[in-house]
Amino acid sequence: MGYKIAVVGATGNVGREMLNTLAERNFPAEEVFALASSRSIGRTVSYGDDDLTVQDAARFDFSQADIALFSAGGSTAKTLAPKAAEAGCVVIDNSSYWRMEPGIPLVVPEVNGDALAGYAKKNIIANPNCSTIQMVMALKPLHDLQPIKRVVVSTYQSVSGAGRAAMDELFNQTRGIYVNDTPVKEQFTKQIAFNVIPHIDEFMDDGATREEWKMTAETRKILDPDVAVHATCVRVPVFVGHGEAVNIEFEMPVTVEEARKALKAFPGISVIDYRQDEGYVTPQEVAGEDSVFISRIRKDPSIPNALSLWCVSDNLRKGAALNAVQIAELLVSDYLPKK
Ligand code: A2P
Ligand code: 11C
Repeated sequence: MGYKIAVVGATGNVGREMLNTLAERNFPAEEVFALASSRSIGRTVSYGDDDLTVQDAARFDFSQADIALFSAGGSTAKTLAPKAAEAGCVVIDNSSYWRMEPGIPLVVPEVNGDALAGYAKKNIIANPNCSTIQMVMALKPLHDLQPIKRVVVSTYQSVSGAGRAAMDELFNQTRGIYVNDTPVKEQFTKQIAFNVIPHIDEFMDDGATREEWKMTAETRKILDPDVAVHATCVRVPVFVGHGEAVNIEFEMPVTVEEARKALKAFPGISVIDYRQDEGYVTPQEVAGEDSVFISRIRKDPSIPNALSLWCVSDNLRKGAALNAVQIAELLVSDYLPKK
């Protein structure tokens, strides 16, 4: 016995990681359905030691599944998630489409697992943006220690956040540069190989990008509506793993020692912070890891009551697939009928 799970977007970066994560964590699945667009019908994807044959998500009968993990973009979430939810399947959606909708829980289990309680109103739960997840993981134990007033964050985001085709573009441009090929730019607006691009998602009226807006709006929904967040989001030529330089201003003073102790005690965080060569974590080291890694904790002497830190995580794992599977685990342990 167990639950029937559909993975929508099973051929994509996050969908494949969702299948890996379900298998690795021995999720109590009786059956797993791999779904994608009609382009992928008949392809196979791995689930543990098994191969699953991909079916067309648009034609799937979602009443067959108890839970659907979606990572197939906003337009698929818009059309298919309500259909699945109405068929009685609980949707956990990784796109941005439902995140800010009132009545839809936006959940990082370690941070606001209680928010899941409202899921049954719409049967849809939203998984936050990868750059938001790792940041709120770092902020939560500090906010519990002493209220945070304001956060200023600069991100260094890997290309896997933009999907499979974006990873191919970095690979092809990097290889091409050595043989004088003209870089093909389809996924990014500027060359990504040997470059950094301060532009993720579309521009908004105030000059921020949508990725930057998401970090503000989602953090407020998950952590505290009174926390101010100012973000600059930058794409870097890294395949997997987002880095974030985070500056945190508190209401009252917090020492480095207090912050380190609170971060160390928080589930899902690993503090690796030695003030010496190699005493910090880089994106290259975190691919396939589940934790959010914190390094470089230090006082910001330029304003009262502020600390800075460096935060790194695998954007496809805790930033997406793992967080979605953890939501499913909480759903199964606390809310759904036992199977
Ligand atoms: P497909 O491979 O059939 O296009 P990534 O973000 O890594 O590019 O992956 C996107 C995922 O979303 C893929 O699995 C892709 O399937 C899936 N997808 C894209 N459009 C649709 C759609 N209309 N219906 C279902 N799945 C979709
Ligand atoms: C990126 N953070 O790195 C994005 C990917 O809202 O779910 C995820 C976008 C989102 O490009």
